[in-house]
Parts: sequence; structure tokens; C-alpha cells
Amino acid sequence: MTMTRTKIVLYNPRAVFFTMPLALLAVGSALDPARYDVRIIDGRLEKDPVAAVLAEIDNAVCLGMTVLTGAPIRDALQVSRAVKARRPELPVVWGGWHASLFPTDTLDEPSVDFTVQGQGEATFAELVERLAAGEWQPGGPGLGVAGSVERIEGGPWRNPARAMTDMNELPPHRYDLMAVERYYTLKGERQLDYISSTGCFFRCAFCADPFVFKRRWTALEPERMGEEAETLWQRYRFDDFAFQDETFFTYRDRVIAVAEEFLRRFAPSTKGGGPARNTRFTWTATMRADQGVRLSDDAFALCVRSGLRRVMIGVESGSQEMMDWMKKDIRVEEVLQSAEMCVRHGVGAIFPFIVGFPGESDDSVLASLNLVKQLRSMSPQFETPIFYFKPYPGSQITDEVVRQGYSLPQTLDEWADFDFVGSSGPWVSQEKYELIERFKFYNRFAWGPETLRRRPLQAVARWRVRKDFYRAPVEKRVVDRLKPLPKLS
Ligand code: B12
Ligand code: SF4
Repeated sequence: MTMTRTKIVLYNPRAVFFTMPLALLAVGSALDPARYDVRIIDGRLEKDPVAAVLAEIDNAVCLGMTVLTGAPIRDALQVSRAVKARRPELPVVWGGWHASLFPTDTLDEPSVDFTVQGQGEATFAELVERLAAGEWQPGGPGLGVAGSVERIEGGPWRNPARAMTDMNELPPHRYDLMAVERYYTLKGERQLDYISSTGCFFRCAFCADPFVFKRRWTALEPERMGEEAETLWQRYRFDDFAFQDETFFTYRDRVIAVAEEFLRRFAPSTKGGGPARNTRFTWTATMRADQGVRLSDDAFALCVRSGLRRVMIGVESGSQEMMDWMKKDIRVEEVLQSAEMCVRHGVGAIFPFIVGFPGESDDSVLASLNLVKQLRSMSPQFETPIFYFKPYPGSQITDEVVRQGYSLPQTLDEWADFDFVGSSGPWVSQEKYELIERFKFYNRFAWGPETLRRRPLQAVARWRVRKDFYRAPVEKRVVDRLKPLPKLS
């Protein structure tokens, strides 16, 4: 006798990049596959996301969505509202960062019935169980599932928080729930995204992680990661493995053990001499500069042999005073030491910066631009994107500017417009903005790859960067007019 499985639909809103929908994979994989038929729909893969979701919901018992702050909210709202218009009795659950930051406000939206805060696997599994048992109806009594907020008698009801589950107790992610090859095509490379930890121990004052995960951290054991990587590689033949963790290099011994796992499983026999090297795939991960310094050259060399090709090290500022103010707990020297280690081992790096913090002085911005220049000159494999500070909710700095009178959006529709691409935020003057934009332009050409076509512009750009001369940016105007450049830095 075959049992009919209960259908659960999960939706990932449209976004600017094609990182795999790991959040939905995580919550979908936490449901028993023998009992639940999980369908992941990704707005980025659909011509008409609303139609794609409506086509799946008729016999579903729940629609779950992952929602980041900003533009994804617009898409999530459109889908939720269309679904509610079609099936008002179908429970709609929002999880992810925005729902974690604004669990009760989000329920002002009538098309959302539940929000889930923080790590979602256990909460969603319990919620789905109760929904599938028919225990819920709109306007009825609450379900009381820990880790969720629901609407009772017209208002939001906050259930107790749920303790973090050790990731090793959760089942492996079922990549077969999504069309892996389609992401490879959209990314333009066979790059598989993977998450090996949740949360972060640190306290950066511009980041929402300390608020959402309360400075807790849980991570998969290296052996399990090795096993999963092997199974995934057999099945999906990726060339690059992208760790999406907040800080992958949290514990040195764990990193070493992961590198050893990769070498043990993927390095071909080394009979001809020379150290073992993973020739199957490369990998990338996030690192804090202090973690890089603590790691040691030997451990880094091991990572490189196991396939490490690039790290991302959040710098944020070139001014130590600013770094201290934002509680980054990193020294500028540590950034340079980690960068030197990358150069020694031929590893690429992305060093993101943020300028335009509230009250940031011109000197501080200049210190950042100088550090960008220094890093870019160290290696053609270094990138230094510069972002303008935006008060993303849930961070200490945002709380502070709100206390000082800055008003954040109030409704979900307003939050949907809270995106900053192309604008500098209220803390950067027009003059400073123009200087930074010119700096970004000339730096990109000065240090980028040398090609015959780029050479003349490169020569001018190098001269300008060396002299710090950004007035009368004729070259920039010409290039801007010829074609809009992709936003790299
Ligand atoms: C991949 C990624 C992206 C992708 C999005 C991919 C996608 N699916 O659409 C891209 C590259 C597009 C992106 C863009 C941005 N991102 Co981003 N991104 C990430 C990153 C590195 C990984 C996300 C991930 O897959 N995590 C793994 C999964 C398993 O974890 P999770 O998402 O937290 O999901 C868990 C819970 O949240 C919960 N959950 C999540 N969804 C759901 C849904 C349901 C139904 C339930 C029940 C539970 C649930 O359960 C999951 C399992 O425990 C995170 C950092 C991180 N490590 O999480 C930042 C992060 C999410 N991004 C962030 C930011 C700031 C941005 C940008 C603004 C960055 C920028 N400066 O440009 C942009 C713009 C976002 C926008 N408005 O469009 C912030 C969040 C800010 C916010 N308030 O939303 C994060 C947390 C980084 C940080 N520490 O600041 N990002
Ligand atoms: S910026 Fe990175 S290191 Fe700092 S709190 Fe956020 S996730 Fe942790």
C-alpha cells in the first residue's frame, strides 16, 4: 500500500545573485521524505513566480518562504498575497532574516500566518506536523510552537524561543530537492553552495547575526562534511565548493580536520612524490582577519592543498578607531598579515569595506581608501568591494541611529524598498560620494587584469591612483557613457 505524501511548498524570492536556496534546503530536508513531498520553487528560476507557486499549492498544506530584508520582501508579498487570494485557509509561514528581526510586525500583513525566528529546522518540522494533522485554521486557537510567532484573536502571539539545535543532529541537506544543474548554468560555473555552520560568536555592531543567533554557533563535524562532500561530488560533479558560513574559520582544528578530510577523500595517490593535493575541486570560505593570523602558515598551506582558492575577509574600515567603534575586534595589522599569507600561498581574497557610517570622519574614509589601495596593490587576485553603510535592522548601530531620530521603514511594503544599490545613504555627502565613486572606478582599472584593450586606461588609472588625483574624471565619464559597468566594487 502506498501512502500519499503531504505536500509542502517552499518559495525563495527573486534576488540579484544565484546562490543556491540553502535556507529552504535546510528546512525542507528536516521533513521526513517518506511523509512529506517538498517542492522548492525559486523565483529566480521562474518567468512568472506567482503562477509557478499557484500551480503547486492546490493540494499543499503549507507554504513556507525565506525572506531577507529589502527587495526580496516585494516578491514574497506578491506571492503570499496571490496565494491567500486563491486559498485563504492555506497557512503561510515566513522564516529567514527579516522574519527573525520583525516577527510580530510581519504578522501585520494578513497574508502571513506564522513567522519563524532564527534556526528553522526543528520549528518548521514541528509546525508542519501540526498543520498536516489539521490542528490549525485561520482565526482559530494558536498552535504554541516554540520558535514561532502566530496570529491569535487578530493579534500576534509570541511563543517561547527555541534553543539552538546542534547541526550534527539534523539530517543532511537533500540537494535533489532543487535543480542543481540550473544553478550551475545561471552562475556560469559548476559551483555548489554549502553551509557547515549556523550563527557567529562575534559582536560586530553593524551586523544582525548577534541579534538573530544571540552569539551562539553550531557546526557540522569534519567527518560528516567529508562524507557529504564526497556524496555530493559523486552526484553533482562540482568544480568549486562555496561555503556560505558566516565565519568558516572559527576553530583552527576544525578547519585542519576538514582540509584533511578533503585530502583523504579527493587527493589522487601520490606515488610519484610531492604532497597530496585535491585535484577534484577548489573551495572558498569566509574568514576573519584575526582567524587568519591564528591559523598559521602550515595550516593555511594544508587548506590550499585541499583546494582552498579564495577567502572573504570582512575589513569594513581602514581606520582602527572606526574598527574599534564598530566592535569588529580586529586590528588593521591583522588584515595585512592575513593578506600577506594569502599572497604567500597564491590564494585570492575579497576584502569588503563599508564607508559612510553615521558620523564617520573624512580621515576615516581616507584611511579606508588607502587600505583598499594597499590591498589591491598586493595581488591581482584581491578584490575590495566598497559598500555604503545602510542601517540594516537588528544591529547596535541601527538601534543607535534610530534612538537619534533616524526612521526605519514601518510596513513590509516600505521595507521592500529598503535597498541601497546605487545610493550612498544619508551619512555620505554628495562630494564624498563622488570621490569614492571615482576612487572605485580608477582602482578597478589600475589593478585589474592587464589586457591589450585595457592597457591605455590602466596606465592613466595607475597614475591617478598613485597620485591620489581624481579630479576631472574624463575617462570615467567616457566609460560610463559607453556602457554601464557591472557593480564590482
Ligand atoms: C547567500 C546569501 C545571499 C544571497 C541570497 C540567496 C538566496 N537564497 O536568495 C544573495 C547573494 C542574493 C544575498 C544578498 C544580500 N545579502 Co545575503 N547572505 C547570504 C548568506 C551568505 C548565506 C545565506 C544562506 O544560504 N544561509 C544558510 C541558511 C541555511 O541559513 P539561513 O538563511 O539563516 O536559514 C536558516 C534560518 O534563517 C531559517 N530560515 C530561513 N528561511 C526560512 C524559511 C522558513 C519557511 C523557515 C521556517 C525558516 C527559515 O532556517 C534556516 C535553517 O536554520 C548570509 C549569511 C549566512 N551565513 O546566513 C547572508 C545574509 C543573509 N545577507 C545579508 C545581507 C545584508 C545581504 C545584502 C544586503 C548584502 C549586500 N551588502 O549587498 C544583499 C541584498 C539582499 C537583498 N535585499 O536582496 C544579511 C542579512 C540581512 C537581512 N536583514 O536580511 C546576512 C545574514 C549576512 C550578514 N550577516 O549580514 N545574500
Ligand atoms: S560581521 Fe561577521 S564576524 Fe561580525 S558579527 Fe556578523 S557574522 Fe559575525
